[in-house]
Amino acid sequence: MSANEKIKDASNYLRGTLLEGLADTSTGALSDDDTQLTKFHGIYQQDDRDIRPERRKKKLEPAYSFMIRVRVPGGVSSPEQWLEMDRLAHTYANGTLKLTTRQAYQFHGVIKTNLKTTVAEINEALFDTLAACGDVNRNVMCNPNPDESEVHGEIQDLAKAISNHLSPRTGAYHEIWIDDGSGEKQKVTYDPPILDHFDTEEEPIYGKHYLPRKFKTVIAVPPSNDVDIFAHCLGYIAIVENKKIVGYNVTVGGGMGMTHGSEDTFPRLAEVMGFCKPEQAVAVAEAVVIAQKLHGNRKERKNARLKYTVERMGIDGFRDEVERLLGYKLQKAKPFKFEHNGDRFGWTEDHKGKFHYTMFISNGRVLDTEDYPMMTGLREIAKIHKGDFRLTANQNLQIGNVSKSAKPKIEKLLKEYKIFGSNGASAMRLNSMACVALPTCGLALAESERYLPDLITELDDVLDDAGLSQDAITIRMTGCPNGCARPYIAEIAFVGRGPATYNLYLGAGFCGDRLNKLYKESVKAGDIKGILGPIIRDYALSREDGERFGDFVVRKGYVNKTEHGHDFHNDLKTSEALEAV
Ligand code: SRM
Ligand code: SF4
Repeated sequence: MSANEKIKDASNYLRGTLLEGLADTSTGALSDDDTQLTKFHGIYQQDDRDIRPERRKKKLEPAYSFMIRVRVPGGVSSPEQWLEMDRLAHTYANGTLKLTTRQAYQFHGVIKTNLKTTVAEINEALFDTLAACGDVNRNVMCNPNPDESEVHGEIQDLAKAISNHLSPRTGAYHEIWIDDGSGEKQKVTYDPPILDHFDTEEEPIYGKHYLPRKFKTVIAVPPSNDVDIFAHCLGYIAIVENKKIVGYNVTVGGGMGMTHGSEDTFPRLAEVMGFCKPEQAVAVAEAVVIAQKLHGNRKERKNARLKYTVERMGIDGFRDEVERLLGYKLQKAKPFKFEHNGDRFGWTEDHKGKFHYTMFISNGRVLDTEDYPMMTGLREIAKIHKGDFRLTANQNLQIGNVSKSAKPKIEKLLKEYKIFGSNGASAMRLNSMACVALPTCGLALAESERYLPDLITELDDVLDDAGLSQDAITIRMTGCPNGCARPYIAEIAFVGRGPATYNLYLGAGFCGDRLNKLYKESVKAGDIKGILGPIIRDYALSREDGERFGDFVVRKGYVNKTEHGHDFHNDLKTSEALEAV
C-alpha cells in the first residue's frame, strides 16, 4: 500500500489526531498524516510561498494557513449564501473569494485557530466542505443554467442526488467541525447504498480505505460542453428527445494530471461506456465508484486515478465489471454532438421568462481593486437579489433567476460597479483560465493566476493586428503539470516547468474533445509573444472557413494530433512542418 493508504487505514474513518492537532497552539501546522486527512474534510494546509525564503532566513516556521474548499453541487448558491461567503472571506480568510474550475468556492489564508469556526459557519450557511477534496467523489458539476430549459433543472437535481449519494458517511466531519457542545457523538444520516456491495457500517460504499485517489463527476447537456466532460472520471451526457431527458451516455476514464518527464502519467480523455436511463444514473455512479475502489492502483498514487484503471482494463473490461456490480447491462450509447466549451456571457432569458447574467471573472478571483470594485458590487447585488448566484465550470459567475421587474435594479448596480458581462475583453481572454498556483499552491513551479492576465494583454496586441480579437481561442495556464485549469484540452496551453518557464502545448479541440500536444518545451515567459505571434498571424491569413485554431495548428503541422492519452507524449512535433514555417 502507498503511504496514503496506510494513513487512511490508521485514521479511524478520517479522524486521525485532528482534534489534538487543532488544539495544539505551539505551531500553526498540523501533523503530516493529518494534513492528508484534512483533504477529505475540504481543507489543505499551505504556506505563503512569497515569504517562505525570508521566514527560513529568520529561522521561523513557514507562514502556515489553510485553504478551505466549499462544496456546491451544480454551483448554485442563494444570495444569502453569497453574502455569507463574502463575510467569511473578510472575517477569516484573505478578503478574496476564489471561484474554482469545478464550481466551488475557496477561501485562502485561514489560520489554524480560525479553522473550526470557519468550517462551522460554512455549515451554518447550509454548505459543507466534506469531500470537497480527498480520495472520494468530489463536487459534482453540471451546467449552471438549470432554468434554461426543463432539462437543465433535471440535471441540477441529478448533480445533487449523486453528490449526496456518494458523500462519505463517516461521523468524523461532524465530530471535528460541527461539535454542538453537548459531548454527544453527532449522528450522520444518508440514504443507504443502492447496490448489494455493502462495505463497512461507517462507510457502506467506500469502506475504510476510501478510493485509491480523487474521483470527479460531471453532467453535460449538448451542444455545450462547458463542464469539459472528457476531463473527468465519470460523466453523464444528457440525451434529450422531444425536450425530455431519455437517459445519459455514461463516460469514464478522463483526467488531466501528469508529471513532467514521467511517461507513465498522462492526461486522458474519458470514453463513452454506454447509456443508462435517468432512474439508473445514481446506481451507475455507485457501481463505477465501487469498480474503482476494487480495481484502482493502491500501490502507486501517481497511477491510481480511474483513468489508469480504465486504461489498464480497457473500456470493455471496465464496462463488464460495472455491469457485474449493477446486475444489468448498460444500453448502447446514443449519438450526441458538442459544439463548444467555455461560458456564454451577458444576459439570457429562459423558457420561464427569467433572466440570467453571466459575467467574466478573471481566473475566478472575486476581489475589489481600485478600478474595479467587483466584490462590493456583487455584495450590493446580493442584498437585493431574489434569484441565485451560480458558479460556472470555468471560474465565472452567473447572477441567475432575475425577474423582469428586478432586472433594471440589477442592471443599475452592474453599471454602478462597472460590472459588464465580458468587460470589453477579447474573446481569447473570455476563453481563458488559470489555476491558482503561487503564492498558495504548494505544488506550483511557476506563476499562473498572477501571470496569465498580463500575458493575454500582450497577446491582445497580436490578436488586434491580426483582426482576431473577437475570435474565440481557448487558452489556459497552470503552474505545474497537475492540470487544475484543464490545460491539456485548451487550444493553447502553458504548463509551468520552473520560475517564469512553461511548456507550450497546442492543438486541442475547441469543444474539449481532443488533447493538445507539446509544441515547445521550457519556453521563457518573455519569449511567448514572439513564439505564438507568427502562428496566430498565420491562422488569421490561412485558416479555412470556420476552422478553429486548434484544428488549424494540427492541419498546418505545427503539432501532430493526439489521438489518445497514451500518445500524449509521443511524436512531439512535426519538425519538417516547423522548418517550413
Ligand atoms: Fe487541482 C491539487 C487547486 C481543479 C488536478 N489543486 C491541487 C491543490 C489542492 C494543490 C495541492 O494538492 O496541494 C491546489 C490548491 C491551490 C490553491 O492554493 O488553491 C489545486 N484544483 C485547484 C483549483 C482551485 C484550481 C482553480 O484555479 O480553480 C480547482 C479546484 C476545483 C474544485 O473546486 O474542486 C482545481 N485540479 C483541478 C482540476 C480541474 C477539474 O477537476 O475540472 C484538475 C484536473 C482534472 C483531474 O483531476 O485530472 C486538478 N489538482 C489536480 C491534481 C492532479 C491530479 C492527478 O490526477 O494527478 C493535483 C495534485 C494531486 O492530486 O496530487 C491537484
Ligand atoms: Fe497548483 Fe499545479 Fe494545480 Fe496549479 S495546476 S493549482 S500549480 S497543483
